[in-house]
Amino acid sequence: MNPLVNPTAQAVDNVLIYIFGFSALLLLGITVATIYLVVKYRRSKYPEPTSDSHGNMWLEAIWTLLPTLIVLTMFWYGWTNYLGLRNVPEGAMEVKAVGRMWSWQFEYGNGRTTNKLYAPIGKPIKVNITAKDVLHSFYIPAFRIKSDAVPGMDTYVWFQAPEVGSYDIFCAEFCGTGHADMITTAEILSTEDFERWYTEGDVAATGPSRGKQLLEKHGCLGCHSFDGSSSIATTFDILKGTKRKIMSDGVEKEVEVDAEYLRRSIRAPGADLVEGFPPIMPAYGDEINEADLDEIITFLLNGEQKTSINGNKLIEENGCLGCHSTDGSSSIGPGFKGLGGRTSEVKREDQELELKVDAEYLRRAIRDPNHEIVEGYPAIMPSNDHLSDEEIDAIVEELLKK
Ligand code: HEC
Ligand code: HEC
Ligand SMILES: [Cu+2]
Repeated sequence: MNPLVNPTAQAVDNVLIYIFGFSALLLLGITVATIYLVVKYRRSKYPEPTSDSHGNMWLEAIWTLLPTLIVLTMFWYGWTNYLGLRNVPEGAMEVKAVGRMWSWQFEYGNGRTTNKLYAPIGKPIKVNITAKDVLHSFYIPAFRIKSDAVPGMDTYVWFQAPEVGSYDIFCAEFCGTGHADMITTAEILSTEDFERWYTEGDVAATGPSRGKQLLEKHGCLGCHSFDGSSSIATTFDILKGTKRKIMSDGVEKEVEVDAEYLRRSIRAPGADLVEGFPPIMPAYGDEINEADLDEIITFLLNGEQKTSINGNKLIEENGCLGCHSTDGSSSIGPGFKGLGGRTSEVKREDQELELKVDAEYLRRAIRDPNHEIVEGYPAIMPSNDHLSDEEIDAIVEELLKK
């Protein structure tokens, strides 16, 4: 199949041009004829009618048959091209699209879910559409495809992207407060890139943690935000350690934000209603399993987890290797190799000590390097005030392994 065509867009454009072309031609012809006759037979020149024809069989037959034929060709042309939009080519890749307030979710054959629609170039893609809550409409202008997304009903569209790139996807059915933000993209990748993405995933070490991914996956961020940018629901960043004013069974209460409260807020949002917000949050049952829910709750309570911090990367990025070696060779500072099992002879305020290298010692050595100076080395190690406790812990963990 020729990868450079955009078949659905061509089908729609051809019919549009055909119908618009005929309409423009007729409009022009009728307007020109009218003006010509008005000027030619104006009253000052012909005060009396010049003819009183009472019918002409041929003329009437032609102006009845010709427009009928034109309209029928329009129908035929539109119908065959419409069939092209409905008949999905064989071998199309299927992706499921779910519309919900107020984001799209895409699900692939291997169970992967994303917020953007990833697809390979030049291959027919069938998008099976449905909705979770209210009417939405799946619309990709570049491919001229649009279909309602209806709860409890399956609809579909198909397309074949002619070029690698990013194509807008909109919701074309007013579905509430966040409707205008229900925007995402179809990311068209080269066949190799798509294959890699599909089989290996693109979750880089620096990407969002799993907790955050789950929030995206389940569409929580369609209503909630992290920075107060959404007025539809609470921003997540203020939740931790606060007290919330809620209505529980018609009674006003103040509750502590803890795992228990968050679990209830997600499983049964109707039970405790946060003041000042409408009761529109859907209840999340089976679609979030217990493990994922725990992950979400931990994330909401603690933010990004330190497991997502890569100690080795920090060691590299912070220039530690400019002064420390990892292969046992000598350098400006003590080598990192075997550090975990060593004892260090250090000087602390004129005292000479022999200290076992453990996590506690390493943390001190990095935080406050000039407090204890390793014997035989100059006191030139810079302090690392910009590193957070979690980052230092990640570095220490790595150093103990070396
Ligand atoms: C359709 C919009 C919508 C979606 C989608 C949504 N929420 Fe909500 N959420 C709300 C609204 C509105 C409230 C406040 C009213 C209430 O308590 O139900 C709320 C309240 C909450 C609360 C309590 C917040 C507080 O201020 O104490 C938590 C926690 C929460 N949502 C988590 C989630 C999680 C996790 C998801 C995804 C699994 C999610 N929400 C999806 C609209 C939404
Ligand atoms: C400008 C050179 C320099 C840089 C950059 C540097 N260090 Fe050091 N470091 C030293 C020197 C010199 C010593 C030994 C003297 C002392 O204890 O201050 C040392 C000591 C240490 C020790 C104690 C080692 C022992 O044998 O007891 C640790 C642990 C350490 N550095 C970790 C780090 C880490 C982690 C980084 C990066 C965040 C770093 N250093 C960056 C020069 C440096
Ligand atoms: Cu919508």
